[in-house]
Amino acid sequence: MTPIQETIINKKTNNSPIWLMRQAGRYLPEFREIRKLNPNFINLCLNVNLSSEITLQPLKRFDLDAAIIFSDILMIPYGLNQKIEFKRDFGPQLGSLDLDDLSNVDQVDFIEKLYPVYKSIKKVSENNLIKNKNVIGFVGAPWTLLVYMINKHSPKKELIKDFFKDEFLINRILIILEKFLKLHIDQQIKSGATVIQIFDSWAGLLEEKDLPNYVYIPTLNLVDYVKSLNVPVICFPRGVKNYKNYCDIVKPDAVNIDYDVNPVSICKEINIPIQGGLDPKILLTNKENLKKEARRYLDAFKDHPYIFNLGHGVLPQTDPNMVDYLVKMVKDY
Ligand code: 1CP
Repeated sequence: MTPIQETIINKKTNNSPIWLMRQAGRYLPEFREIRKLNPNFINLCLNVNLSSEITLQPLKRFDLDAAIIFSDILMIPYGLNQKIEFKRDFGPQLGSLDLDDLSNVDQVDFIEKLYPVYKSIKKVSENNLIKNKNVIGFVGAPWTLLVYMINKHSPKKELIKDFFKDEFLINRILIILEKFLKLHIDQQIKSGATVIQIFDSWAGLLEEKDLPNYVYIPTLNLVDYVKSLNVPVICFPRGVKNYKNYCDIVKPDAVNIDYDVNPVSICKEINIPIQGGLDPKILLTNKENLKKEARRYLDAFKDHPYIFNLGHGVLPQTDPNMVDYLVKMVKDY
């Protein structure tokens, strides 16, 4: 068993495996070099040689316990034929959405469009660097994908004014997404992913009353599906106010917390394995502060199954030396 499986399945404490969200990418000079020559982000994700190389870049530098495949949650709208472009200094820009077109997407065509992602997972999982480590496959939760598909760009500032107007549309899309997300999960596992993480980055946009329909039920269906394939599933419902409720209802094998969650109190509230929490901005300060803040999490979870990670992705301006320091410090704890 790998250290991450020991933590999630055997509920082992005190072994602190570590990987970092967005560990593959923006802050690494060797990634930037490749990115500069490949301005089309979707094409880069679909380039098997390059995406597998980028996936392994952080493992060549640091003693991390997992590789997360270089891809994006927004490869799903791409696979469903909604136009998408990643614009510089703006982020994703999606095209118009037609429910009839969406309802008619063929499953075989979808898998064919995303086939390079699966080939890349296979390639990574066969690499020597992965020995006794996990390959993490992932999907966006239906709600978070729906947000991008209807809003057409990041909701960082706000959702468009009449986002919730067409409830029929929302419910139809959630059902379609569930079907294709199951396919995408299944293909990733068949290709060698040994853990699945479900990112619900915009769960925090919803009021409590909308969580059951838009977050709990669609995610629970995916969690049950991953469990039926005998692979551990980690959920990250970023920004939800009540992580305990979420865990009681959705029942993931492990949960990633965001940096607003107090590690000492969550440890008492939730009894499933916990991952993450450290504010990625701490990596922009200094080693002394990083050590102090990382220890706060390690101390709090001393007797709780815990996978070290962040409360959101590594920031682009992070110094790789700080990541190196963090990984060594967690391993030596
Ligand atoms: O160089 C570039 O411009 C590309 C930047 C980039 C990268 C490196 C994007 C665009 N996506 C990724 C890779 C990525 N995204 C990975 C795999 C690599 C890794 O984790 O190391 C993963 C797991 C994601 C997940 C992802 N993409 C999420 C969920 C996690 C989170 O950050 O909340 C979301 C919301 C996205 C959408 C996305 N992809 C990229 C951008 C700029 C955005 C929009 C973010 C936003 O709305 O603010």
